[in-house]
Amino acid sequence: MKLQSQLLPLLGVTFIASQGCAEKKKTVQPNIIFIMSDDHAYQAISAYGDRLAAVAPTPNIDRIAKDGMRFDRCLVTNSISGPCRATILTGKYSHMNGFLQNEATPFDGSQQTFPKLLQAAGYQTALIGKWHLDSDPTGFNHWDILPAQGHYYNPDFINASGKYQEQGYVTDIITSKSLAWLQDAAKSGKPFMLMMHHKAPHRQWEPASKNLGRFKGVEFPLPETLFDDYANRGQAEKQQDMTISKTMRIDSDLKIWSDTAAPEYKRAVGRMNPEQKAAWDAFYGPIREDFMKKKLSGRDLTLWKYQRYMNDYLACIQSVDESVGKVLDYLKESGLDKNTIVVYTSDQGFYLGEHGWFDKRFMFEQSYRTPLLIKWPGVIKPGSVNKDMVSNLDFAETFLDAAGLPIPDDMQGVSMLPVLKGNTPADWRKEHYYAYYEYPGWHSVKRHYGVSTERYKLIHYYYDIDEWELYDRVSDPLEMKNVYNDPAYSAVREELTKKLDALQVKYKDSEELRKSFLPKK
Ligand code: SGN
Ligand code: CA
Repeated sequence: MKLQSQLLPLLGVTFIASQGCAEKKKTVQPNIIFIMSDDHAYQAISAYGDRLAAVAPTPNIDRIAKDGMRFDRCLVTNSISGPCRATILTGKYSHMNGFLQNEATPFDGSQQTFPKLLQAAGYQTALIGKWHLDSDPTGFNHWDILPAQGHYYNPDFINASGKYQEQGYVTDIITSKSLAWLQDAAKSGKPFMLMMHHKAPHRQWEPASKNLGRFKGVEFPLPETLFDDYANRGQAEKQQDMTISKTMRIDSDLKIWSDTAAPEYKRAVGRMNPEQKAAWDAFYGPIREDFMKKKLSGRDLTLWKYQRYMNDYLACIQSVDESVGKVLDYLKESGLDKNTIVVYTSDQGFYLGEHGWFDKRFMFEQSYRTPLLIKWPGVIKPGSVNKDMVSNLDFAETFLDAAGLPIPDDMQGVSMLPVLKGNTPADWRKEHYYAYYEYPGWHSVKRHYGVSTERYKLIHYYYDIDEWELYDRVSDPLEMKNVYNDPAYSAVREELTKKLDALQVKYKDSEELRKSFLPKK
């Protein structure tokens, strides 16, 4: 093993090993560590150089970009937790893997997934952290998951033996569980694949005690579209329920409660031990006092909410960044780094005030795009940046390919292996298909599907409305103007409609299928 990992960077993934007298060609299968957080916007990873990079750096996550590749357009198939997780496992769109929306029908764990295929090929597999697919995980030698969304403080976990409670902060616990499993897996001499899934920075953005005051006094730069009024767009944008101004709650989201008898205060501190609660009260108490005195309203209140939101959201990310640092340090110290692929991503992107929003679901860039950073010594050129349209649909295929295993015909994505090697094939996808179903539901984002090219985006909102939108990201990078009915775009519109039809045929989606998924009235 040791020899293999030393030779690997020089020889790539294939080398000749002599075993006894017989010389045979053997592929060194890389280990895979797939780190996925929840709702981590690319705007909040400093390697992406967005507006928050200078004030809230993520030095450890950035190490993956520095040693590997940063993907600038990784698009999700359906911007919501469970469906993204199901797509990643199966390499299939929601309408094919059956998991269309959160908390509706449990994931069918009897179907083909990439962890199962790796496991069958001799990999040791594990999943630790958020799962959110409502059925027990399958295809893992070891799993230890948060029930549903999980808790930040002293969280419950479920493993094959049942449910139990851990003490501490969720991100730290997931990290130590993962490191413990990695150490065991490394001893076995078999390749391993770990899915390490953080809960953070999911709503309600509860930072670890030590990070509570991390950004005190920092003035976070505003997104240009914080006060978007949704002019020039349709009913879907106007009727959503995910604005910082109206939807974001002062109490549960921003930790300002009327008094300590308030149910939202009890919910927040209910699981904490006295020390954790004392740190919490000491931090939020004075913020509450100050807020009460200010008596803010209108624009000023929205600005205040945005700053508070960023304080807590980014403080949660600090723990995630620390976690990534610990994993990278362990890999380096153990020498495992040489033959280990490390991926950092999020289940989907997130709005940090763009369009006045938080949450996700829409096909606009901030939630349609998810961060993706991958390092693989000897294969990926350090510090590279990729702008191709890749997708979470491709992850399963990529991991199988990296392990030298065949990719099943019914998987719908494409292996990114050549892309990782810096040789994007000429026929790499030029358009990407998207479909979102969770409506009626949280945040009232209407059902829609669409196609995106490098420049344009065509979206159809259906079910209770029938509206089409077209965006030109070159003339309108902030996606503020629907040009679907602009005669200057009629040729583009026609071309994109054809592309959309073709993608629906390619991926076996249809109006009939979508109708079958509608809620029964
Ligand atoms: C919870 C959140 C929503 C969020 C969904 C889905 N509400 O319901 O704001 O959109 O999860 O998130 S909360 O008040 O309970 O925090 S997902 O990332 O799991 O898809
Ligand atoms: Ca999520």
